[in-house]
Formats: sequence, C-alpha cells, structure tokens
Amino acid sequence: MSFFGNISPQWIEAQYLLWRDDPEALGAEWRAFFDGFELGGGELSGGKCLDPELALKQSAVHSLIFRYRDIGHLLACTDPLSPCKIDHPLLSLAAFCLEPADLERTFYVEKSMSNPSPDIPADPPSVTTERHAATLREIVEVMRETYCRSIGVEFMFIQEPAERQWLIDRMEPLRNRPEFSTDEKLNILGELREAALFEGFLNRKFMGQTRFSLEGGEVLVPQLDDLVIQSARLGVTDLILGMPHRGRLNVLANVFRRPLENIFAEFKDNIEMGVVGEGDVKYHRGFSVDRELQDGSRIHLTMSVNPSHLEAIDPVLEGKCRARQDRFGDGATKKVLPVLIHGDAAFAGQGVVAETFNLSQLSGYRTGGTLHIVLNNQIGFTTLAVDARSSRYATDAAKIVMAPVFHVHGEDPEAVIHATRLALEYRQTFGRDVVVEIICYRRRGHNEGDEPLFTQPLMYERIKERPSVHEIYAALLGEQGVSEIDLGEPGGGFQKQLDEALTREATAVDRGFSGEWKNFRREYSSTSPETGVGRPTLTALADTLAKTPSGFSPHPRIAAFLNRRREAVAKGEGIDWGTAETLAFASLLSEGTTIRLSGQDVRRGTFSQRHSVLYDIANEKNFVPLAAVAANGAEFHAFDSMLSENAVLGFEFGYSMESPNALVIWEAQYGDFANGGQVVIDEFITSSETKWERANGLTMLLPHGLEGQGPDHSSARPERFLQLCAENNVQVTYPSTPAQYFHLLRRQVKQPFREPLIVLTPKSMLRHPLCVSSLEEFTSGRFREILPGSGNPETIRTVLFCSGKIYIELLERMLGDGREDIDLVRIEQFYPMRKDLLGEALRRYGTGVHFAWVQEEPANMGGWSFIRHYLSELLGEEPRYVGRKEAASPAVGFPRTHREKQEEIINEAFNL
Ligand SMILES: Cc1ncc(C[n+]2csc(CCOP(=O)(O)OP(=O)(O)O)c2C)c(N)n1
Repeated sequence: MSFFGNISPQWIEAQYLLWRDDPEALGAEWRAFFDGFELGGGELSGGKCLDPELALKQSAVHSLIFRYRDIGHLLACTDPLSPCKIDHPLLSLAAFCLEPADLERTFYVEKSMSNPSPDIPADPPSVTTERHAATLREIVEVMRETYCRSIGVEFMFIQEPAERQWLIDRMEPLRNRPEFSTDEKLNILGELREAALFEGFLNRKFMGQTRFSLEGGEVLVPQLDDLVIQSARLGVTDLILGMPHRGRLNVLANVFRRPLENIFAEFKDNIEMGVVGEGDVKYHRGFSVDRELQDGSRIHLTMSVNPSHLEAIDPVLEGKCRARQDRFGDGATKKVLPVLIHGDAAFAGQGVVAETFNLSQLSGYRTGGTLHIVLNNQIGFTTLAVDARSSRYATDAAKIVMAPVFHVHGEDPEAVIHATRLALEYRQTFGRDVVVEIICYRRRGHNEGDEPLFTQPLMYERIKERPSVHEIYAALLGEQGVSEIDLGEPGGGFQKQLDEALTREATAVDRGFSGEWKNFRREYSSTSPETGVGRPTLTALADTLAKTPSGFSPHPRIAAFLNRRREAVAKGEGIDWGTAETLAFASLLSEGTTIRLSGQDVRRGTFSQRHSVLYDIANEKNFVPLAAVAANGAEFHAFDSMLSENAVLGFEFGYSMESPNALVIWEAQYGDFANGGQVVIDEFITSSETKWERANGLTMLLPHGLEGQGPDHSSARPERFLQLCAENNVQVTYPSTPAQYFHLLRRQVKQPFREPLIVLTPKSMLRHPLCVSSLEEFTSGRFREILPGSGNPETIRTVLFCSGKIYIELLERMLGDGREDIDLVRIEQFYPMRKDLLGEALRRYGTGVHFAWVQEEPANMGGWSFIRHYLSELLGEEPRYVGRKEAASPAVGFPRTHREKQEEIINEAFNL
C-alpha cells in the first residue's frame, strides 16, 4: 500500500494545519511527511508554493527516510543461516508514490546523512538541521547501507528527539560501517581464532565433558575484548558481567585471561581446586581480575556467579552494581558498568527480564543503563524460535524501556564491534539500557553430549557446511589485500599456551571473603552478641525522631503517632513493634551503619506502622526523620519498589552481596508474596555461600499470621524456609516481642559474620496491647533464640512450645484465666536451632508434665515438621501437636470459620 493510501486530500490538509500549530500533535510518520513537505518549499491551502508536485515528492522522500530509519531493520541481512531479504513492500518507492524516474531527481536531506565523515562526533547530542541536496538514488543507497546491511537497528520508538538524532548522527555518516585499521582487523582475527582453538582444544582433551561450547558465536570474544578496552577508555573502572553457561569458559580464558591451568584443573576434577562448601559446576562460578590494558590503563572485571536458572542473575547483578555505585559516590554510574549476556530463548521467555528492565530507570534501583548482549544462536536446547516466542525478535522485551536494539550478523565481527561501541557510548551518554543482539548459530548440540540432528536435521546440515567465522573473516581480509604472511595461521602462540597450561599445576584460586568482605568471618557462631543501647541514647533518638522541620505540616494523625512513640520511650513502657524497629534503625544509623529498606510500600509500611517518610499535607514534600540521626557517613534509604518480588528481591540480594557493612532489608507486602521470589530464595539466599563462597546478610521481613484474611495474606510459608535450612545457611526467626525484634535487627549487623535473616513479622500484633516491651528490655541484653517459660516450675503441669503470634494469644488466655499450671516456651529462632538453650529451658520442669507444640498453621505447614524431631529428641518422646489439621491451602477463606478454629486451638491447648 502506498504511503497516502486512499486518504482524502482534505484530511491531509487538515493534518497539515494541525501540524503547523503543533507538530507534536501528529504521529511521527506524519511529522516526517510535513517536515519534508516544508523542506521542499511547499505550502498547502493556497499559499505561496514553489512547486507543489516537487513539494509533495520531497515529503514522500522525507517519509521514506523516516521509514528506513524506522523499519529498515526488516531488510537487514543479519542471519547467517538464511538468505538475505531484498525488498520489503513498505520500503519500496511505490509505497511513497515515488517512481523509478525520481531516482535521478534531487531532494533536500539533513546533514548527518549526506556527510560521510569517518569521525564519530564525541560531543553531546545536538539536533542536526543543516540541509544538503542529493539524488533519490543516493539517498536510498545511504539508507540501505546504513540500515539494511549487517546491522539492523530499532531505535525510532525512542521518544527523545535528541537521543534519536544522536544515533542517526553516529550511524548514517559512516553507513554503520567504520573503517578498521589493518592492525585492528588482525587483532580481531586473532581473537576469533583463539576462541575457536580454545573450544577445539577442550573438545579434544576433555572429550564429552560439558562446557557449553561457544562455537558458532565466537564473535563474542573479540566483541567483549573490545568492550573492555573501550569501557576503560570511556572512564569505566569496573565492568561487572552476568552471563549464562554458553561460552562462559571461553570468555574467562580469552577476555578475563583467567589462568588456563585453573580452567583445565576444573575439567580434571581437581578437588584441590574445590571451593569450601558444596561447590558448583565450572561454568557457574565467579571470577574477578584487574586487567591491565595495552595502553597501561587498568579495569576491574568481574564475572558474576551464576545459577543455572536462566536470567535469575539479571536483577542480582543490577543490585550488585548499584551497591558499588553507591559506595563509589557521585558520578559512579559512569564508572561501574553492568553488562548482561543472554541466550535468545531465555531472554524472550523469562519474565524476570522484563522486571529487570522495569527497574532500570527507578531511582532506588537504576544503574545508569545496562549493556545487554543477546547471543542469539537461534535455538534454545531443542526448541526453535517459532515455538519459543510470539514476538518477532528475541529482544522485544527491551522495547518496554525504549532501549535501542542493534541486531547484528554474527559473522561480521566488525559490525558486531561497531554496534557494541555505539551501544556503550549511548549508555555512557544517556544512562539508559541498550541491546546488541548477535545473530549466529550453535555449531554443536546444546551441550557436548547432545545430538542436534535428532531434532533439527536440516538446520544442522546447513550449519555443518558453514565455515567457522575466523575462516570467513580471514578470507575477507585476504580479499581486502591483507597479505598471507600477515594473516598467518590459526594456532600460533595460543596453541602453545594451551599445551603448556595443560601440563602446569593450577595456581591460586579465586576465593570469597575478599575486598569488602575481608574483615568478616566465614564461620557462623551461635552466640548472639550484646546489642543493648543505653537509655539516654534511646530517649534522645526518640526525641529527634518525633521532630519535624519548622514549617513542615504532617498529617495530624501522623503528628500524634510520632508523639505517641516519643512518649512511650520517655515513659519506658508500652513500646510497640514499629517503635522498636525505628529505635533499631536509629541506633544503627547513629553508630554509622547504612540502612537500605526496599519493597512494596515500605516507606509507610503495609499496615501503616512505619511512616519512615513523612509527607507535608500542604505540598507533599517529604521528610525522613531517620536521616537526621545518621552519623559517620551512614545513610538511610527506604524505597517503595515496583510491584515485583522476583526482581526486587534479587536486586536486594545483589546489593547485599556488595554491602556487608550495611543493613539491607527486603520486605514483602505480605509474607506469602515472597513466593514470587522463590528462585532467588533457592538459588541465591539459601545456597550462595555453599555453592560459590559468597556470603550474604540480606534481611527479609515477611508479615505472617492467620487472621481471617483468607488463603493469601496469611502465611509467609515458614515451612519452605525451614526445609531449606542446613549448614547454618540462613537464620529463620519469629520473634514475639518488640524488644526481641530490636535486638535481632541489631544482631544482624553486629555479628562478625553474615547470613541471610528471615523474620516472620506481625500484622494485627503490631497494635496488640500485649505485644509491647519496656525500655529496659532494649537497654541491655541480646536477641534470645529461645525464651523459656517464666512460671513456677513447681506448679506447672503443661508446657506449651510455640512461636510468634500464637504466643500472644496463648498469653492472653493464660492471663485471662489466671492459669498457673501452664508455661509457655517460645522458639524465637527456628534455625540455627539452639538445642542447648532449648534443653536448658526444659530442665526447669520435673516429672509428670505434659508437653505440646501449639501452632495456628495447618500441620503440614508452620514450624511443626521442623521442630518435632528436635523436641522428640530432647523429650524422649514426641510432644502432642495442637493446631490445624493438614491442609492444601494455608488458611480458610471465611473469617467465621477462621475464628472458630483459632478458638478451638487455644481451647485445646488449655485443656490437655
Ligand atoms: C529458568 C530455566 N529454565 C530451564 C533451564 C534449562 N535450560 C538450560 S539451557 C536452556 C536453553 C537456553 O537457550 P538460550 O537461552 O537460547 O541459550 P543457549 O543455550 O542457546 O545459548 C534450557 C531450557 C534453565 N537453565 N533455566
């Protein structure tokens, strides 16, 4: 269909008038049309018109240029396995009412297109307006060369004119193909050969062992190597890379220059090289190095650890980078560069990719733009694109943030390097995400034991016939006149290095607990440190926290709330949960500990219990009282997050990896929503230390408790966490008093080691009159993992073990009924279980006492399955179970049924 289709001239005229008043009122393509029309000197509606026919043609040419920029990628030749497309109906002359005869006519064009200067302007963006004349043939040629050769670019969805123009200015003058020097070309060739040699060598020496060969995508190596050099040139000091299995070992060898003997040792199953914990496969481990470049500059390269769960690393890496940027201070977004490499199937399929893009511009989570590389080998295990995605491109998720995307032919290394340089420069200039997709193939099966001919026989016949990319490139350089001698032979020095490394012993291994972590102990210690804070300090902090700046008008109920907190501390009693938390935060901040709190609605708190950020009712300006007590460089940050658990929890884990000195907290709006972050819990929080020697002190606050709110909003699923407990990998707690919570938060920072902390937190108990503490409980002592009974052992006939919320309900009944024959023993920390303290708590009682475990959760949930064997062991018999029967769902949907059952549990507990 032509550009004008069957649109009426009257309608076009009306659009023209609209455009004259306000060009932005029209869509981009019509704007281009009228821009062109004006360039041609035309004017609709009877005004002066130099040549109406030429003006219309000029408009059409302008529209054609616009469309090439917009969808020229549809004609780009980027797929090594498919013939190149030659035409597209939307890009034909006829689509713009232009004719072949017009090819020789002269039209106006903007400067960037007509000026093939090889120098990429380094200056900040400027909108180009200068005009030049060119024939339509020349114009089409420039457009085709720029947008329809080895690089297809999607960028016209960017809504910032300056950003688009910036890209145009850097692509059109060079036709997206800068001239590389012979030295550069030979260097690229050498790297392609080394990448191929490395795979061939491993294939021969460690036949059949899984390595996830890069073959077919070897261009990744010269691409990354150049990225490292260009990054250092543009001021990057730390390049942090997250990448999956494919080609990871090759990148470690050829880009990170990890000693080859260390890589081989892992193939030889050399357990001397093994990590301290259970370890992980060789293509998941982390590595970092200071690489010295040829010009003498240095850049720190980090290959982040990576679990098998594809894309799970994305938000973790972003959090890690953000933490490092925060630590480096102002301007650090340009110094710390996140780079994420993805497979095509995973990038298109995994939802966390979209979540991570959504984080990319949020103030609490942005990292100044991520450079994404999609290694599109056109297959995911055995699944082809047609079954793997509904989008045209594997990269389409990137469009949600309008990230420019370069689709590049994987057998054109110069194009890949050029696009990556452009992408890097774009990221450094605009602080936004950008994507380079390499379209290549996978020469072998998914892994080294796989036969792709079973499922893709024709595709793999075609792949078999394709020469390797280094062969294609060497032939091209030969055609360009590079001499045989200069081209050399594949192998050369690298083959020798490989052979020699195979005979060498492995050298020092990359271990955890270095850098920021070097002062932390590896070993868990069961004793809680002293965490009390003196009374004068606490009252002074409470006073400061109740103050707002002069002229600031909080909501009256918030003013009263602040006052109540201050009074409770001044009186020294009735201190509730929210106040305890604020006191913990304030005391840590005043001692120099930075706190980062993130999650949905955390500033106010799901239950309106926190109010860490106050808002002026007159102008919505905000004020953060906790910032006023921070000292010694500490900062308090509370970020209301986007509505995601997976990416945000992953981000905070990554942040915490990099910030052992800070208290990093993720709070779920309701505990059960942590389900959405289960991958992060399994793959990172509970297992990162044993797999990769990467400890972590992330704290998770999970509101928990059955309160008649239905199957969701009731349970943080403690049973799941408890099932994951082993080797002191995590601390799972359910504190029952505000003071215990205060000590627990402080303990998390004061311990000389770091382990993730899971805290089941209250909802209705936030305001329960019995769920309060006195100031004395804050001024000395420590977090107590077990709280023994306080009744007179002589009179006690029944001991009820319990944890968290049910304790308050049992206490209420006990006090109400004046029962002196019952004692309550609280498990405040399930894991690591303090068997010694539990045993001590039991030794108080004589014979003839009944023991029961009471919980409100169904029998297959809560703490029962976990605690029963500890109690049985200590008691010599299994205690009685009081609680709901097994259930498929954590809580009932009907409030009345909930109340009845809850009462039944309490009744049963008091009538054993
Ligand atoms: C979340 C997740 N699901 C499934 C797998 C199993 N798996 C491992 S690799 C792979 C294919 C990945 O394809 P692609 O992303 O295109 O990368 P490629 O292996 O082709 O480089 C699959 C399905 C996984 N590792 N992670």
